[in-house]
Amino acid sequence: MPENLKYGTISSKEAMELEDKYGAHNYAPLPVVLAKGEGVFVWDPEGNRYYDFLSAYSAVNQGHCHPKIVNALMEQAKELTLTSRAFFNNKLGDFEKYITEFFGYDMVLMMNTGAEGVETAMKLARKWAYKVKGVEANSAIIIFAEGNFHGRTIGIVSASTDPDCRDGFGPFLPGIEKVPYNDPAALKAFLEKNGKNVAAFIVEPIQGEAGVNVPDDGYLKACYDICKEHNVLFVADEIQTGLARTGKMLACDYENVRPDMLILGKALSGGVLPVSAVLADREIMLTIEPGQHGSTYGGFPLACAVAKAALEVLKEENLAQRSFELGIKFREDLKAIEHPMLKLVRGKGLLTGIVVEPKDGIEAYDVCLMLKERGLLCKQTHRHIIRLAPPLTITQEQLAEVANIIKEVFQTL
Ligand code: IF1
Repeated sequence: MPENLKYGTISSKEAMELEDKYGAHNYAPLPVVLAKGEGVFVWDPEGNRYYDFLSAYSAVNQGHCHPKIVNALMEQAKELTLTSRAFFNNKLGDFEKYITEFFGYDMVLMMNTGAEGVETAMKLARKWAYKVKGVEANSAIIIFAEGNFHGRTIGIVSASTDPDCRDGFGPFLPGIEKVPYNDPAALKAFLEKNGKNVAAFIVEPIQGEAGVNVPDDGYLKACYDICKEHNVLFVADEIQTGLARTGKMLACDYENVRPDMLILGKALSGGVLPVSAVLADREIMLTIEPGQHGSTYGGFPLACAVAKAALEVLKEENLAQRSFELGIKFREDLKAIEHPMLKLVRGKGLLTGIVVEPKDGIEAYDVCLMLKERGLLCKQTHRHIIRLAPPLTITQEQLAEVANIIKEVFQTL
């Protein structure tokens, strides 16, 4: 074992070479290897410490290896991990009661990844359209917003407008339409023309991949009202924005909108297991009958135990309020940085995007590399936006330290 290693038996260099040689090249990671995580920090095998300002794309809102969540995992793992849904298990019903009461819905359908959650909502929307709304067979339309990111399945990338997500993966799913984001009038115009065949409008309250794209105040409410006028389901993908990330338990809470279907994932397990969920009332949920949808792991006992602990942590540690307050202060600090390449700071709660004006060949990716050298991990989106999303357990002092690191890096540019 190389003697300079603090964690594990494989050096950063070896780990990168192994992934490059044996793993598909579907990612181009920042050149940093992580071997340990605790709270807001992660460490590489050599023992260098970093602030994690990606939080696994907001899956680790509760902080890395949260003791309560890890303990729930370990205790349940000793009892029962997976049963399939061919049988009942003693964890699922209890968790279903907990999560539906937590968010105020009649029922929940548990899946694993976020993409499966979105696919589930699409299937429910179609079933509802045929069985309840009365749309003619095979004619249901689902509307998405341009610039969206909802996952990687063929169904979902059919709704994408991003060439990287789509190109080379056709033919695409029919029955999908796109309207511009942050443009309720466009949704209204579409529904006035074709509303009778529309099952649902699926939208992110803030577009993450598009660059922490915060819509105008009132956008969600306006879309919700337009959907109601046309008997169309308003579906919120809160996989990234939900669970306290944006300063409320749900980003839709800012506008007092209660989506007809709510999709959750990522931080629903605090980064411990893939757990996703679709919440809805009986009229929608019961359109899917036994045998018509599911997944081997969906709602498995281990996931239920972990997700319950993960939701409890959000409440017990008051993470939505923390995220709300700390986010305001953090963005003030960032906005105070004066530099011609720092164009704009935007976000809500502890989801922040910095818009960078590329100069002399220096782009957002290069800034992320420089931040990494100073112990701060974050990820660019597109060529000009840096996304900052720390665990919500971070302290104000730590945020101030990070704002200072960012300031110093800009000063060297
Ligand atoms: C990747 C982005 C974040 C999501 C929303 C569904 C899913 C995601 C709103 C699917 C997933 C991830 C996946 C990740 C990149 C990433 C991402 F940059 F692409 F937009 F978080 F910001 N709905 N988002 O954000 O969930 O199936 O992955 O569990 O590498 O693809 P999943």
